[in-house]
Amino acid sequence: EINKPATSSSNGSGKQDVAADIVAAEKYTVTGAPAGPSKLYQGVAWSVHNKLVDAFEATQAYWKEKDPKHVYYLSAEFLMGRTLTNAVHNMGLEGEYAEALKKLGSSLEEVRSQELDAALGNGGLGRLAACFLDSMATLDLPGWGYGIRYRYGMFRQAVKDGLQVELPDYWLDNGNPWEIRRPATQFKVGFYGSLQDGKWVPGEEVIAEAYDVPIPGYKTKTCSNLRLWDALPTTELDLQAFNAGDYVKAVEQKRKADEITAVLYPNDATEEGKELRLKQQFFFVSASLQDTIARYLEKHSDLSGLPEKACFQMNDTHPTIAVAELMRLLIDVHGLSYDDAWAITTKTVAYTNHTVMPEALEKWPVRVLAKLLPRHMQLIEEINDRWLASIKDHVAGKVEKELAAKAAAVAEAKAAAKAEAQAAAKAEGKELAEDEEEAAEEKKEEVDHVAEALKAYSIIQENQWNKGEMLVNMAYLAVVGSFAVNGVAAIHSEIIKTDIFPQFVELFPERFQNKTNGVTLRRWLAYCNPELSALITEALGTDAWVKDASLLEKLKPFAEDASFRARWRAIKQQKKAALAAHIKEVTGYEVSTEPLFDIQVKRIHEYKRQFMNAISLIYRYKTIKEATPEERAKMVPRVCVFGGKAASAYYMAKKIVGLVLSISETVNNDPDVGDLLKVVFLPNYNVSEAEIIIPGAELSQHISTAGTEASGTSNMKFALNGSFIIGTMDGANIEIGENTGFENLFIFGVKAEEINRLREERKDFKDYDPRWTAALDMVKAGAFGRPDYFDDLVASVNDMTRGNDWFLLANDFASYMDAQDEVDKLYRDQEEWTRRSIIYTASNGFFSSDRTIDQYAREIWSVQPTPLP
Ligand code: 26Q
Repeated sequence: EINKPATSSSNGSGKQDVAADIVAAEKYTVTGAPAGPSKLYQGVAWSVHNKLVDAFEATQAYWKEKDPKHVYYLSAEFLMGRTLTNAVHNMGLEGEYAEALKKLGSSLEEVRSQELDAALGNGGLGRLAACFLDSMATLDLPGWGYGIRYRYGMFRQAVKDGLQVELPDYWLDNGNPWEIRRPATQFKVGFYGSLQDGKWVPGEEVIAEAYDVPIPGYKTKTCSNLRLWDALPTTELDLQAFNAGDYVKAVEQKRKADEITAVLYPNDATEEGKELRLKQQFFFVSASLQDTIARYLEKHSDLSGLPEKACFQMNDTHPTIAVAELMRLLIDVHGLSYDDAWAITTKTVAYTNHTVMPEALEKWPVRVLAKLLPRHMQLIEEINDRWLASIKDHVAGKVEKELAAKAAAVAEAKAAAKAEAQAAAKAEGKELAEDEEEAAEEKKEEVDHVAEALKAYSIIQENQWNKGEMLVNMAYLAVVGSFAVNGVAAIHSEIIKTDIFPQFVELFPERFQNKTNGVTLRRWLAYCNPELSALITEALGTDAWVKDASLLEKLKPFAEDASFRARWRAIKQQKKAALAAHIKEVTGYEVSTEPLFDIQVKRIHEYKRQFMNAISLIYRYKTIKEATPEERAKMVPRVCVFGGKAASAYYMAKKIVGLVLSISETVNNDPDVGDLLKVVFLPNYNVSEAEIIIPGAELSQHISTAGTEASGTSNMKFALNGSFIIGTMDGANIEIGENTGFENLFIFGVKAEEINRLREERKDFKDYDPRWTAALDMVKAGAFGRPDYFDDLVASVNDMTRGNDWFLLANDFASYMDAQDEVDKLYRDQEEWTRRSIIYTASNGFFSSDRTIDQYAREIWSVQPTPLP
């Protein structure tokens, strides 16, 4: 532990003097930092660090001794956000630190804002992993997260000339007080090379070095671990090359190692078939598996018991190379037979799917895999061959049944096969005997149809867009290699069964499960909204709801109490005011706190339909402009907030950001509009922004085309903070509706089952809502400037020869607008609005990630709570 400052001074009474501790720790901060909040933050952070390390060491030593089964959460992303507030509160130190900071003339609120977000993730998937770690520690479940210590996290988004620009996120600039470097924990990871006598001889090697991030549970001694890997060169300098004067070659190894952990791919949908991405995936997976096996072997002599001690949960397909790497380690390094290795692998690995969008499903070219990981490609081929052989009878039986139903087609195929066999025989100068003819017919029929049918099950498939190129379907490899496969919301878990993996469901239905996502109530209610939390605690007479979210249910009767509602409303106003101040600070726009605060924050995607929201606001603007004073007086004013990053190469998403910014500029500067409408784009949406935005929301938008959003998790955070939801029957919206009562949500749009039919029909879609046409016409006419710039965007939903409105915005627009009218209507009745806002918080304890993790632990991992005595 080279970066642990020794602090911990005592004030003589046996009680620690936290203020002295902070001041002592300040000395260890990055040199040259001037006195002030930033330096004070460093002091506080290092002081808390030491307390974390104590808890961490106690927990890990205890788990090592008890040797319970562990879960290892393998994830390319952990979107942690800030740590200070979370750590202080989870460990119950807020009183001590508040007092100490007061002595030092500051406060926790002041120093906390100095911390940079750890943004090692794109969005939902990465933040889910972070919430899961918090819940695993809180539930005392032995388990670690494993990932990559990217030096650059998710890019910082800025606005320049009305468009998004991307800036690097160098989050380690001031050091990182939340990690512990472990120079003694290193593993070699190889790449490239060749197979010599069946043995892999890598052509390039790097060292993976561990950094541990302690994860304190809430109100428990348990402190778990997130282990992130950094890459080092095997030799810092190639001395031979250096001495020969080739300086470039001498530092080549260092450069190659640096590259692996340099940057998070800032893309959360379209597949990036880049070799470096695969290198990152293999790098962290290999190091993590080697690490767990090494620790297992400290206690056990025989790897056959691994499934009783370890479970690897793969967060999407990103770590799926784990299936092949575990096989390689067991066979090549530890000498097991293929069959024994496969039995162990398929009892330890489990897979969570997070997307049904075809363009996001990872498929690696065999060529790329064979070059970077030749032994793994060979193993994947063997896995596939054995897999296909094992199901051949099943598939043949199925084919037989189908063929019987298609007798006519079979007869035709037979005739063709016979002709072919005859021709072949003729070419060889002989004639077929009758029985040979028949055999040829039978064989041809069976082989052709069965082989054709088997392709649907094959892990290795031909690229349908580029014939001749073979691809490894990582999701199929994950399904074949795992003992459990789960979706992340009820509807999503059904869709993956019917649309993505039906052929596998037919073979092993019991492998497929649902684990509806959740969020940690610590960060997403207790700490980001202390005012509301205090009121909840007062009403329930206990803060036990922070750990047992089902207790929120008991808030329901308070919804009927007018004085309670008044206090609830006052807190919402307070959080709206804080958000308004933030809007002023970062955008310069001044917004009133009286209007309805309407918010859509999430990654920018066509399927999430921010564009539909924007078009509705154009129509709202038009209505305001054309209204009489009497009509204006009846309107419900709104502040409409957008936030979210567009992947830098995502053409349409960039234009959507541009359109929102243009609307914002036009509307907010139009004196006719006043407080009736403000449109705000908040740049650089991230975890810390979300902690300000979500508590201030009254309405939040979750309006994806039905069947496209696997779950969504911000919907849960908004609901728990008493925000209404306007949304489609998609992802977790459905379960939020079931829990809250659908009468309390603003649901609109077509259902998932109708999407395929509508996509067929949309070519003839003529039934445009006049509001839709009017708003789009304004964009085309340049009402928001730059009409040419928005051409392709408008065409994507309006021109049936181009974008074809794949996400059915035009289809859903009328019902969306009607739902928005319902929102305005209800908002006029503030008593009823507040009553239902309370119902939202009271109804959604189900979406605590504690519940989700408890289900994973029982139904997939078989991991038991193991608290320190
Ligand atoms: C894949 C290949 C190459 C480069 C990048 C990627 C990549 C990276 C990130 C693909 C996907 C992601 C992230 C996906 C994601 O965040 N999915 C979301 O997961 C949430 C948690 O389950 C769900 O709530 C959301 O519905 C889902 O969109």
